[in-house]
Amino acid sequence: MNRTTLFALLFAVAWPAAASAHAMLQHAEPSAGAAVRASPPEVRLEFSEELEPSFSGAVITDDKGRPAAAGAAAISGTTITVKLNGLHAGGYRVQWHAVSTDTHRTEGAYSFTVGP
Ligand SMILES: [Cu+2]
Repeated sequence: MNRTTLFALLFAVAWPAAASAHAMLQHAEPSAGAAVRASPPEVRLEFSEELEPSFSGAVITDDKGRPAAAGAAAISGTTITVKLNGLHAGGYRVQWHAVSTDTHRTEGAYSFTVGP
């Protein structure tokens, strides 16, 4: 077994255990890549773990990088909710960061589109 194979094997064994305690994004509304017809009232992100509210959040921006949220993200339990201003047609980006109660940080981003 060469070194690369060994590393890949160790990674495959170690990763699920390590990842299970982190807050992973499990469900998003609107979802990644979604094309919605009308402005959604909010973006809702559900995670696999309880979140630390002070260290978790999400930012929504339009295709020019301008903020699209109506206020700060609200964090409750495993969910981040961001109320939206009425969104115009166009592309939007959701950037989230989450710290689970085991203090591990995860982050990610995705886009969705609001149709005309
Ligand atoms: Cu963790």
